[in-house]
Amino acid sequence: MSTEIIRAVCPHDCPDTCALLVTVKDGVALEVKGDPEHPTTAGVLCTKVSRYTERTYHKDRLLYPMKRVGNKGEGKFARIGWDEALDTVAARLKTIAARDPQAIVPYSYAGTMGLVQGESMSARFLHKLGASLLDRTICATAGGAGYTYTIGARIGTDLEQFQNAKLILIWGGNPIASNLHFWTRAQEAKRNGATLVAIDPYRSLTAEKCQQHIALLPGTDAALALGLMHVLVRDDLLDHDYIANYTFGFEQLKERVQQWSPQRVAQICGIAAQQIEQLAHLYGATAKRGEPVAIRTNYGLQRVHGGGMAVRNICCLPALVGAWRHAAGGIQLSSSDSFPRDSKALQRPDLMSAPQATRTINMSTIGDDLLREASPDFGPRIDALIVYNSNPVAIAPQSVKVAQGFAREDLFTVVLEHFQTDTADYADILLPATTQLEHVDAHSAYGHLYMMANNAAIAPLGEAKPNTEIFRLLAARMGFDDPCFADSDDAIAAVAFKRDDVRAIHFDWDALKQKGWQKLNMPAAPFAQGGFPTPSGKCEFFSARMQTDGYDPLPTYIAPYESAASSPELAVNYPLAMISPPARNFLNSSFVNVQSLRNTEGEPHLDIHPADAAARQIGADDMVRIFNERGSFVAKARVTDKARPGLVVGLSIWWKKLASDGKNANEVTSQRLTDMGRGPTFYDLLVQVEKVGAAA
Ligand SMILES: Nc1nc2c(c(=O)[nH]1)N[C@H]1C(S)=C(S)[C@@H](COP(=O)(O)OP(=O)(O)OC[C@H]3O[C@@H](n4cnc5c(=O)[nH]c(N)nc54)[C@H](O)[C@@H]3O)O[C@H]1N2
Ligand SMILES: Nc1nc2c(c(=O)[nH]1)N[C@H]1C(S)=C(S)[C@@H](COP(=O)(O)OP(=O)(O)OC[C@H]3O[C@@H](n4cnc5c(=O)[nH]c(N)nc54)[C@H](O)[C@@H]3O)O[C@H]1N2
Ligand code: SF4
Ligand SMILES: [Mo]
Repeated sequence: MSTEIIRAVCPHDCPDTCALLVTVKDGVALEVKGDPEHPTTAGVLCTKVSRYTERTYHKDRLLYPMKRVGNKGEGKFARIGWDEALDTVAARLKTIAARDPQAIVPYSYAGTMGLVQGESMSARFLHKLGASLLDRTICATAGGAGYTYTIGARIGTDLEQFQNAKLILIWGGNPIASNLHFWTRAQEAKRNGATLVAIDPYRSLTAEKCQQHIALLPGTDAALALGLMHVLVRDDLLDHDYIANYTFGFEQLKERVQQWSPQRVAQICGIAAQQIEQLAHLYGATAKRGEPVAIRTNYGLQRVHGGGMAVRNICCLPALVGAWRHAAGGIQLSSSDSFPRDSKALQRPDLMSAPQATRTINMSTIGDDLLREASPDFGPRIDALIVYNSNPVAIAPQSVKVAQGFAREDLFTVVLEHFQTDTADYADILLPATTQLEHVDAHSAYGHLYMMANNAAIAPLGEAKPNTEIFRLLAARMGFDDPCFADSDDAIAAVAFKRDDVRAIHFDWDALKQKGWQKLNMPAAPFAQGGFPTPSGKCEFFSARMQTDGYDPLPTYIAPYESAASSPELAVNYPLAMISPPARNFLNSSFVNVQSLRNTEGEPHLDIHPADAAARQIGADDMVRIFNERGSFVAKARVTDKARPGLVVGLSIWWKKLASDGKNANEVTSQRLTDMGRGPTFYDLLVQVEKVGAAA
């Protein structure tokens, strides 16, 4: 009998990328804990991942390859062997590729954030095959674009500094649910006398615990930022020295923000002008006193028409008040670009025979694209989908279309999964993948600055194989003989970061596997003396790149596609805005099938303001139908002023098949894209709500 502690990493799509210690006895993982020595994890995991062994050893884990024996979507499968499974897939892909390899499309996202089990062997395989590329826009590209135009790259305030800030704006994020280890730091700051302000249409778990909460209408953040800049300029709450040395376009910005009086902004945001005045003064005056002011902006505000511009505008604030002078000041959206990942070595784009001629499919419009015929514009019809690390039938917008597309009889679908998800139900061939405890991986993060190593803690369960191994075996069957297809997972991990980049000079895979984590070599205050990675080297209030790309080069406001103000005709029938941010105990659609976590979330709910509920004779716990022209789903009403008037909130993302009506919030979301980054607009929609059943 031997007990071992294995160093691992949480693979989930969460900014915290925790360092894990897995206790293994006789080949069985007994428990998963947070590494107490890792500075950001600090020994603490969220509830979900504390239950990791429950997920890993779940009775429903897929353990064998299977082929579909029922109708698409029905979920009826029969066990087959790996040889039959891989031969079938290779034969179908060969036939389709002989006509046009671009009819084959991958669909993957961040089920695992691992650099190895994410896009390495899979990408090599798809590149060699000549498959369509996938534009991975489903989450963060809108804000990423807005941030990059202004700051230059997704580099910002270090998570490990926030406890020293004196004011933190938590803007469009709910860290208690989705960024727990940031919340720990924010609370420490609060204990040290800092003020926390939540900017969120919903009184989230986080907003509830902040000293101030600004409940603006969804999709109006860009206007709020313009209003704040107006007051900062008008009342001279500026750092003139920082502006003169490290920013570009201040004179034009000054002129622009004059148009954005607090009164005008208040009207757009559905808040009081006084709130804008006060927040601007709090932010500007705290900075003027020489104290660090920080912004943690997140994803909530990006999932609307003007999501890119909103982030762009917010990014101008720290430079105006000189917040970047302090390590604990500035803004964090994502730490992604701090990592010198070697994506060329991992993914080998050089294997593509015609990179210029290869089309790209946007994952946010997969519903429409699966239903498209061949055309000169679009290219070939999609004949095959290879899905891994994602659950599109549950998570992609306008689900009715997505499900219709997946149901096409002439579509060949392969799904690599841990569980029989809503998407897996549509697979022709369903392949069992290993979990993080069963495979090796290297990780970067998007909320902290550590390179991380995941060791395999246990042997693969059943006949499960790592994604890498599945693509390796497929490559062999396709006759791909480039030596890179024989690389082991450790060999791939060893090239994950560019060692010749000063930030990763300490990267050594064997050493990282031993230690588990290594911080990047980065300055504590990245832009204290300017050095922004923009074309001008400055924080760009005026962006020539934006002008070239067809945008307003100065901060502006882009209204939602659907809102009472921007689409009054639609609002006659569908008067309520709806958002569907993450539920605390789920991770996107992962963990919804873990019983203990689902018990905590209960069933799909809809939070609705008492006034909106009363107008519809809806009482607490009544079953309601939420609908618009795209579709409908049912949920149990929670009558609560956590949702501001005019807004309903359905915490997500439920597995459709685990909801009473087999549907979820994406029935009503649209496939329209954000202003920048071609991202989805999950929180930009209007609905109507009606009672369908009284409380039990
Ligand atoms: N527990 C848990 N953690 C997660 C996830 C999960 O599903 N569950 N998902 C992970 C992933 S993939 C991501 S991208 C992140 C997402 O997590 P966050 O970055 O926190 O973003 P969201 O959950 O989209 O929204 C956060 C808050 O934004 C608010 N919001 C919605 N619309 C607007 C708006 O227009 N303006 C403003 N100011 N606020 C708005 C919502 O009400 C919500 O309270 O979390 C990650 N972490
Ligand atoms: N309505 C609404 N829709 C949303 C959002 C929202 O807020 N509201 N949020 C959006 C956002 S921010 C995001 S990021 C997306 C997330 O959407 P997805 O990236 O699809 O995330 P998950 O739903 O968690 O699905 C990931 C799947 O990958 C599988 N997986 C995990 N690890 C592995 C592995 O090693 N190998 C294989 N083969 N599979 C693995 C898991 O079992 C899981 O089923 O959803 C988006 N959809
Ligand atoms: S989901 Fe986030 S908070 Fe939870 S263990 Fe993983 S990285 Fe940490
Ligand atoms: Mo996301």
